[in-house]
Amino acid sequence: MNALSAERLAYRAVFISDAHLGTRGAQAEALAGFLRSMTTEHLFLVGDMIDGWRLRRSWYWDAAHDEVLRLVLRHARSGAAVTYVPGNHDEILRRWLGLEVAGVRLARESEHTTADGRRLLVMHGDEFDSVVRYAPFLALLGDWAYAQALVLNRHFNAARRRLGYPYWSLSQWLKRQVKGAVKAIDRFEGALAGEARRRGFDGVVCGHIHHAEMRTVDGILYLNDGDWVESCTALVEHPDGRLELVDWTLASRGLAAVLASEREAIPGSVDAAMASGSQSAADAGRGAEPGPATGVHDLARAWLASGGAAEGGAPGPNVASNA
Ligand SMILES: [Mn+2]
Repeated sequence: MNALSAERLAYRAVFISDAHLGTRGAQAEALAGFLRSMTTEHLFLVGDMIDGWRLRRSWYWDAAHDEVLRLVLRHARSGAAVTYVPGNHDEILRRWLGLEVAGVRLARESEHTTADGRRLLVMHGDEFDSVVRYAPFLALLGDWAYAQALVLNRHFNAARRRLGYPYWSLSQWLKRQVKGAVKAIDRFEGALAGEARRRGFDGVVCGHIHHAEMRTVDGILYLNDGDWVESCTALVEHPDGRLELVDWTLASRGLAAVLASEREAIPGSVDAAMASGSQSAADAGRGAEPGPATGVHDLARAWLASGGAAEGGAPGPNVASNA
């Protein structure tokens, strides 16, 4: 395996969301590294890429944030169909739905058909906040209440914004639910999968709750591409239609381990290579067996299989953040 290969991993589709650019929490350098490491035919930005709510108070922007935008535009110029589905933190962009700027198409929601013919609904997921939050009551009140909750959700956040309150964050709320978090995440997944089913899709791709996941919910494929704040995760489709969750933190560490073993004589060279943008971390995983889509990057699998734990404790192959 040649970790230094200049060749990039070629995906058919890449889904990323919740980068929250404009805040200090954004893992912009990592995201730039990932964007640099691959080519793709379809690039979906599934919401909350830019954190517009924070624009009024604290706004943080550095060269890495610029770099992410530059790389997205470069993908567009290179022929990738780039679709930006705004979320709740960048909903200011929802004013320009249908517009195409520099090859990036803005859409309220989108869809994608995989190489093996699965139709996926692509939406951010904030549409279901109130349903998730008030699910126990809604269950008592029935379908009518469910529909009302969806409407209320829009007005609730619009009102908060007018009053100058920050967006009510489902992902933050989930973290505070010590006992109820798993149940609430379950409700979110159920709500999204239910929407996909009602509309005749085979699956749904979303973000919003900062919790990467790939599973089947009542026969519907639920795919959450995670985030670039708490974890560094993306959903990718390989040319044959195989879907996979990429954990970039794990993949980057894998690259570091590979580089360290190949260049053990030159201390510091690994850091230098990483700083220069880990040209193609994912390529190192090319030789890995294309197993089932377990949600762990090929490279990470190969690395873990090789018993490599260069630094700290070996991270478990657990993509989902403990939101
Ligand atoms: Mn969101």
